Amino acid sequence: MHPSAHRSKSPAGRLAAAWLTTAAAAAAAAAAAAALLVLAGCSSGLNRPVTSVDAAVDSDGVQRVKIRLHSFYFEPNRVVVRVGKPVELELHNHSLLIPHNLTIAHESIAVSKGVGRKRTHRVRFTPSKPGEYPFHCDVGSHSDKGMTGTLVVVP
Ligand SMILES: [Cu+2]
Repeated sequence: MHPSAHRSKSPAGRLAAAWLTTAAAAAAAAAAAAALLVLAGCSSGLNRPVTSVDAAVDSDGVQRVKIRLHSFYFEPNRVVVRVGKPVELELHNHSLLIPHNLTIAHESIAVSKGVGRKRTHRVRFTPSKPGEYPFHCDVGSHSDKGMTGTLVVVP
């Protein structure tokens, strides 16, 4: 190649080259941000399908259910239990970075249990009235992002 080939670039060509570099950097930054989101386990919980579980009654009479807390949804997000028997929810927060919580705010069931990153906590209560009780995560705006569910108490 002739040495002058390097010097023959027009100002427009140099501009285009500079723009391409900027665009490449922006694309790389976007990819890094996306990778971080995936690492953090952040995905919208909106419009997720309903995943329902029927609690089994253990030999000691306790209805145990495992609920996984993700950013930003519960899995399962619908839990069916019998009235009048103790319920034990095992809450496991799968997020590496984000603390979560499960809250039921109702006159007959009042639960609010925070779960730190990668932690597991249990909470117990006995439902006294059949009905549908919404639950949500009360951290930040997580419930707006879809971190909600329903506890269904059947006779
Ligand atoms: Cu949360």
